[in-house]
Amino acid sequence: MTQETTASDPGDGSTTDNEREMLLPQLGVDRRNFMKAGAVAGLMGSFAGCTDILDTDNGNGTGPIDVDTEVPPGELDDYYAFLSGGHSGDVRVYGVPSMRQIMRIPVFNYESARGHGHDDESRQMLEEAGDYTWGDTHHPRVSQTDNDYDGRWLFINDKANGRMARINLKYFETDAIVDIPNQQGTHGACARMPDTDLVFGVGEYEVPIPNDGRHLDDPDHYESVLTAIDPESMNVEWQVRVDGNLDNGDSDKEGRWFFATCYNSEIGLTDAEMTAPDTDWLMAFDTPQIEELVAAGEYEMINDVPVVDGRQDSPHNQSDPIVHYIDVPKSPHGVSVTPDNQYAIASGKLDPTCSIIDIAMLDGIDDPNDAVVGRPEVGGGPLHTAYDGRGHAYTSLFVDSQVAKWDIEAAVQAEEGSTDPVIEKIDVHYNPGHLIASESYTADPAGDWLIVLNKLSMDRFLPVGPVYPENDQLIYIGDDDEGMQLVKDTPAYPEPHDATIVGADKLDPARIYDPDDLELDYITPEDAEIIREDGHVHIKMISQRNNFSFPEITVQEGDEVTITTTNIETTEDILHSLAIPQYDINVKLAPQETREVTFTADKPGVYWIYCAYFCSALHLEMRSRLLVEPAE
Ligand code: RUQ
Ligand code: CUA
Repeated sequence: MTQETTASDPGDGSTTDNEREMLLPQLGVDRRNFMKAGAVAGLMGSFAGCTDILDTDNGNGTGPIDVDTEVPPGELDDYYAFLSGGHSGDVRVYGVPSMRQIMRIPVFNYESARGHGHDDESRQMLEEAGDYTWGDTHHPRVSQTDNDYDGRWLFINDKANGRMARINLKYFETDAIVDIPNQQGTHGACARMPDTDLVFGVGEYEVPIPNDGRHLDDPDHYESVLTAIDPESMNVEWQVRVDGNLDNGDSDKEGRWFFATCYNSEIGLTDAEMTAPDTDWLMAFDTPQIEELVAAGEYEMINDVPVVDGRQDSPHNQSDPIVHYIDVPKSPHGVSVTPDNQYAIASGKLDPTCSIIDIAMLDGIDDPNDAVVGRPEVGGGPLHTAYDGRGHAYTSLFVDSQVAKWDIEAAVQAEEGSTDPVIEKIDVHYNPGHLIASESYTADPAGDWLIVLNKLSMDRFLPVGPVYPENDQLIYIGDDDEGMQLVKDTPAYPEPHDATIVGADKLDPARIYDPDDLELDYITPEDAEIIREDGHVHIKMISQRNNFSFPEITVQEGDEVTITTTNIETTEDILHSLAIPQYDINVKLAPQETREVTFTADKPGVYWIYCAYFCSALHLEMRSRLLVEPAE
């Protein structure tokens, strides 16, 4: 069935056309400019109050669902989904299809239940990476080998402070954070494929480079950079400076091209200026050529990073350019590469089309605009596109509150602006940002589930005051005859931006720590001791059900105290913690884990060191006294 590109009401009276119109300012445009920009066809329908165009009878989540999403008690999900936590600064782990939240992984945030930022090592990591208390995670990407998930790492950006973090998927914990020089607002994040030999941080906010007070009010000197990071060392290897800004990014599957959208080619300073031109760019970075320039010393060293000139008038962009600037309407947002590596598809955001770039054509091309081989009209406010591996693209439509399913090859064959390639649309609730299909970033997507990350939830959950959850909706896409079927609403704490769905069999997390993987030496019961020298007290101890090594520890006011603790349990799921009231300390200790915490004993008195994980029937009795003797 082919649908007309019209917006539709959810059918439950929840989003009126008026409300939808009110959402336009969120896109940074007024309605008039938006329509002038060529979105008329896509949007008129919504303003005209058109009714439900859906063929699927459960478009508003109330009709019959014949998809089995039940994961009964005691059974496990088929997939992990990793969702960014947005300005909560963490990453959440869901099971799919149950959409149960299984775990959270603190990254840029301080988090007490996992002790993140509370023991010396993780605190030092956060301090050395800029010493901020928060981050803004957007794009979680799992490392791949041969274009398939290898279960080693997950990389996640910090849009707020220009950082990239690595999560070790053996332990589901953050093990490295790099504070990226010359880049403000690391937005897009993606690894080079097929083997994750580089991780790219995409710089959104244009600033003078270096940003040290020069050129304060001279936007002609504002620039953005693409950053390449070594995934093993987490060193920043090189950067490319470009004209305009950079937004989202994706890699091809053969280690050549990296694609990034630009929505502010004009370096506008206000929303009106940023949205003025009818086109901005999709940039295609020729990464092996850039590496050759770095190896040949063709760069400027800025803040200890080799920066290659990728601006349009750079000598490296005259023939065989290192950066192709491809015109795309209008303020484009998402870009993603199809699983077969044939196309990069960029979403128009303020234009109702997606632009399809034929990747093979870029090699040696004179005018990169010739590589645009299709531009279907998919609907209002297209943001991101995911794939099922059967030749279909699924594009989130922010303004229309829908997902459009369309045929990629039909779009290449069709006239520019044709709505014919659109197969089907489904209402989502409401205003979707990212959407992600199972294993969509690999060469072989599973093609069964689609998670749509809706920015607004409005009437979908019990009200909880003026701060609303987001709504992560699960859609079944495994049956092309039945069409897309909405099967689940999931409230999400503010506010996930993107996700990666990985087959459960691709990961092999540890059940307990391997002491050899940790920095600190394992402490046995026999090793327990208290070492005192010159105002420093080092306590080495163990924790086990139901005590710490010492029933009491006496120190002097003003002593610097270091406590190193090993949880010597070998039984999975038996955690302890080392919590010290009024000293702001809570170090979590999973089985076989050793952690250390250092503090100054500056408050005389009695403090009950206790265990905050409920570990046994005698959990409450698992405590020791810290006696801080007053200085005279
Ligand atoms: S962005 S809602 Cu941070 Cu990936 Cu598009
Ligand atoms: Cu150990 Cu509670």
